[in-house]
Amino acid sequence: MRKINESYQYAKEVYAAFGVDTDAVLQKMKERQVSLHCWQGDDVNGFEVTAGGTSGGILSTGNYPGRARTGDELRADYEKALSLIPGKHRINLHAIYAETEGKIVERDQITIEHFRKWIDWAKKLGVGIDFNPSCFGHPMAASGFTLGSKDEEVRQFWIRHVKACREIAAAIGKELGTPCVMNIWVPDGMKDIPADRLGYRMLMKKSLDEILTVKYDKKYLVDALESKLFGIGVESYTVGSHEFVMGYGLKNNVTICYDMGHFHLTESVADKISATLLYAEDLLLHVSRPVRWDSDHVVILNDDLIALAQEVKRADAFDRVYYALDFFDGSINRITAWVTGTRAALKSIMIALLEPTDKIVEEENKGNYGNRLALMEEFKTLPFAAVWDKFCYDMKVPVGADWLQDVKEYEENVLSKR
Ligand code: RNT
Ligand code: ZN
Repeated sequence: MRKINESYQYAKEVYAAFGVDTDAVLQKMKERQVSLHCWQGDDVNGFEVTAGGTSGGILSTGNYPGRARTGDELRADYEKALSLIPGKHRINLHAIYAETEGKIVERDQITIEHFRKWIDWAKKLGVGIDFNPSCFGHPMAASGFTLGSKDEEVRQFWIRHVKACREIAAAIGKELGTPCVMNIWVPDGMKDIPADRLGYRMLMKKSLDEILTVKYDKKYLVDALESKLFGIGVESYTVGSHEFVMGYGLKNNVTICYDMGHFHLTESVADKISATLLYAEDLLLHVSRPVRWDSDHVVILNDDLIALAQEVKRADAFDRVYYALDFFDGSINRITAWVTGTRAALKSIMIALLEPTDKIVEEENKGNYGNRLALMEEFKTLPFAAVWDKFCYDMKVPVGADWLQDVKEYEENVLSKR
């Protein structure tokens, strides 16, 4: 405790010399929310009586014991993870996490009542909920097409599903008093070169138009749409490509979602933030880590993550950018995965907030690019860790690697008994 405070005092002085108020950053950090995706807790399986699981090019690998199998198990794991992460965060549900008491309820028939346990639990914890239609892992998605399908029965089924999800999401937002961000991602695409790229895109556009005819107050529901480059078995063509989503989003006031794994690996998602926010009201980020491909590895504090947060900070846009995690690793303790990824995302945000941005902009404006580069390098080794530890301490969560002990005990007492 004394050490944490002493280190923090030192860090405070170092940052102050660059004009940065660390106390103010600690305050700002309390407002930052990250949406923790439920699908890391059970390898994207969901609770459906039939169907379920992944398809459409997404895949969780690994067979680490202890995967959550029910809503109660998943909520218990969530509570453990949240207790090890500083701040108040959100939870992100997919439609396949509906709880139907063993009854088969088709995806186009789900209602808010199937999420009652989630909502009551979120209320108890005082956290918001975000939502996602699940347009994969289902016989109706077997062709690889959903909202862009040329089979009218299939397309209508998924339209009804997404409509049902919007109704649920808006009701959740209203009940919890915090807008529910609902992200639409569909796997539609082809393994080999299509002949009718335009045709599927026209159908997808038509489906989205129809889905969005129902209007909801943005106070309750934020509609988002996620683009993608490719998936396994969907290498040649993705209907909802970046251009499709960017065009649709800007034209129809739908929030664009950038997933960090959905671009060419040398393409910078960070660079897209300032450009997009010039035209869009807000932005959803799927914080992920592609390793060689869109592999959805657990997020770590790497250059990409830091650059992303820096761009949000430099655009003064933390209130316009929703941070949602999107990774799934079944090869390690799933709570370790959640906590590692969320803490990394928060660290990147804190590093960005602590950046003496004015100083580098000043050098840039003077044309002194040498100083700009040198300062950027110096900033990398400012005593960030002392501010982070202080934040964890103040927020009453374990400091440093202490949280691993909690996970170990939980694994012994709970996970290993599953
Ligand atoms: C898939 C998308 C999508 C999913 C989740 C489960 O490539 O990234 O966001 O990961 O909806
Ligand atoms: Zn995603």
